[in-house]
Amino acid sequence: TVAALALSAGAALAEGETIGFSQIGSESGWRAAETTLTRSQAEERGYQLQFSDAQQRQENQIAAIRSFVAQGVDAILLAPVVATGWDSVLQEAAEAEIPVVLLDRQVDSADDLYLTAVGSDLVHEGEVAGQWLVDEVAGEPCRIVELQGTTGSSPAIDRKTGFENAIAGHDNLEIVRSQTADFTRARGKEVMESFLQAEGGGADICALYAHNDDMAVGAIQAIKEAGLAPGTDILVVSIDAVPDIFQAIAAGEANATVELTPNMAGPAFDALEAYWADGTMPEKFIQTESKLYTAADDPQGEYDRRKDLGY
Ligand code: GYE
Repeated sequence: TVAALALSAGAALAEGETIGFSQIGSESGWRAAETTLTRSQAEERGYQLQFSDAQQRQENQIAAIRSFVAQGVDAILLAPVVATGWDSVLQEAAEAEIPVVLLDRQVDSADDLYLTAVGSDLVHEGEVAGQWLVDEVAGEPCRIVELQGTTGSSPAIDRKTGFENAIAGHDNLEIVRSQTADFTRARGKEVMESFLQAEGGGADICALYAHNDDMAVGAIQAIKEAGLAPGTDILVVSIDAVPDIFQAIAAGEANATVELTPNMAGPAFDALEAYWADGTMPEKFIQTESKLYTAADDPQGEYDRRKDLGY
């Protein structure tokens, strides 16, 4: 059978475990860094990594997982583009007794359909961003525009909720416009342009909240082209802590970011190794940290440090 052929081919290629990785795509700098670090973690541990880029499409991810199951890989890493629609394919992996570890985004499926999930508390990230803005404006009125991540993805849903939690009860803060820009720089710029236009040029916009740094970087460009100063005329707060946002913070064009580590594979592989060794079941959620950075936190140094890490 095709499965048996693929299996023997895989066995001949590598001595170590074979891992299938269904990655979302390359929408952001953070995503690219996660891919790089997953590859290097796999190499360090002597795994054979089968990488599949889904180009943002869930159907491509489902096809990749089915092919990993057919090949009989030892484990599957899945960064799920959206939260719903995973039950059947996760069931198929479970029936084949292939452990699945979710990376960075969550699914709505029952948690016995995967081994564990590595990620941040996405609601908390939004709360940290919102609390920064609450403190920064110190009671002054503030009209906010929001750039959302990919519609239906857990970070877009949860980062919106978290931010709204933080500003709730502070009547001086109000989200006046909110739209998806798909976590990309190009869409971030376009949607920010439309916000500025709809807001009569943008003089009354006090702050931008973007669900990731890439959208913020695109929006910063739009704000500059509209003749306003990002970072002062319009405050900018976002999430990820990628090198480019530290450059913007160092230049005074962005104000704050919440860090998301791109090294999700390290904890994922640790959990898999314990599981393979003696069946140790990990916690269902392995949580990474969410730290706030501003201009006070040596943005140039943070930029350099990330470049050294391989971002
Ligand atoms: O913040 C963003 C990305 O899934 C939490 O996906 C992740 C997000 C990350 O492309 O930049």
